[in-house]
Amino acid sequence: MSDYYAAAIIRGNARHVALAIACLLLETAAPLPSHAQTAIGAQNAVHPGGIQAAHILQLWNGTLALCLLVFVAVLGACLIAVWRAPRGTGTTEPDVGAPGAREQRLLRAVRWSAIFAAAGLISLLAGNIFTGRALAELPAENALRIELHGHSWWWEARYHDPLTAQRFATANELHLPVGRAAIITMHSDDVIHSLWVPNLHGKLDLIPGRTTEIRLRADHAGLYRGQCAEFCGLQHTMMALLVVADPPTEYARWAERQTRQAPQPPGGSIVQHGQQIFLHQCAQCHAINTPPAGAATIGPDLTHLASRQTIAAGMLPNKRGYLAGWIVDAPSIKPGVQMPAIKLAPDDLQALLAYLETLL
Ligand code: HEC
Ligand SMILES: [Cu+2]
Repeated sequence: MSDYYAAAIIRGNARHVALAIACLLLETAAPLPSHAQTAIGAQNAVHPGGIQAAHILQLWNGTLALCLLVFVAVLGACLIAVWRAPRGTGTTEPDVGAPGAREQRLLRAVRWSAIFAAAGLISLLAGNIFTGRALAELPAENALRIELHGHSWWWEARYHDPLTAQRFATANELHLPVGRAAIITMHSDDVIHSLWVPNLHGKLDLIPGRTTEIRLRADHAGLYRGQCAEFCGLQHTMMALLVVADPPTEYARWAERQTRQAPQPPGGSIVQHGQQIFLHQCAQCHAINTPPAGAATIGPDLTHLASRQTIAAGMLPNKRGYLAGWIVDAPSIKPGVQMPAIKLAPDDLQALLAYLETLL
């Protein structure tokens, strides 16, 4: 499964894109193969997992139906015109007579078509406005608040729950309680990124120097894949965000765990040696919420790294082997990344991995 996982993300992208386009075109609403769904989460705009995406799907369905009607009508009219056009030879005299009853009929048909086209465009505009209103009207009392920062090329999330006063930071994986709205305020610290979780909402940009806000609600538990949708540099395609929609009790358990301090390793243990390696090699970029590690924000917060399903913004499964490869040579896995290759003696690497695995 894990091999499929890595392969699906790295090589399977084009296939999933093709599948999504085929689904949109055919309106078959065919789900991704089930193994793909469990591996990386669904990424499918015609399978809404929440009310906002459902509104957008409605608009899409209306637009598709109208465009299909126009397409068939135009093509039909062209075929009829070709079929019924008067035939002539090189010696046929040009028809220069006054328009007869037939031409009058055709003129009326053209006028009606123009009116129909204008009415169609106006109804699309109206559909757009109503959808925009419906999206803005999501009830948001007691909403969960999440501050999302886009970085090249990963997502930093800061949770603030007004109901429980919980605050914590995580990266590249959002958990949302099913049935409760989330207000996500978004910032970018470098270039323009764009958040797009097709099963939950449309796209919204993260713009340097500005704050944007998106409101969404997951109504069905599931694993939804989000993707940066604005070209933001070399690893733009490797900037995924996993959204886990949990039933409320499960979410509460997850959130409570995220607020905990990372455990202090027992003195003299290999794990403590790993912590020392972390403090020397990694702490200048990565935060862990137990002293003496600091709150660096150049890289993702690693306080609960072991609880996440993927590393490097959805690129690799969070397994010991992949983690080791990442630490030793991140730039060859994700060229351009702002994490250097780190030379470690084998024993030090094993100790570091053992320490990272305690960060649940
Ligand atoms: C110069 C800063 C820097 C140093 C030093 C550094 N990292 Fe990173 N690290 C980053 C950045 C930036 C990312 C995000 C890369 C991305 O996904 O595009 C990252 C990502 C990671 C991730 C993936 C996290 C996730 O949730 O996706 C892990 C794990 C990680 N680093 C571990 C380490 C370890 C262990 C060390 C020390 C041996 C280390 N890093 C040293 C900058 C650094
Ligand atoms: Cu991006």
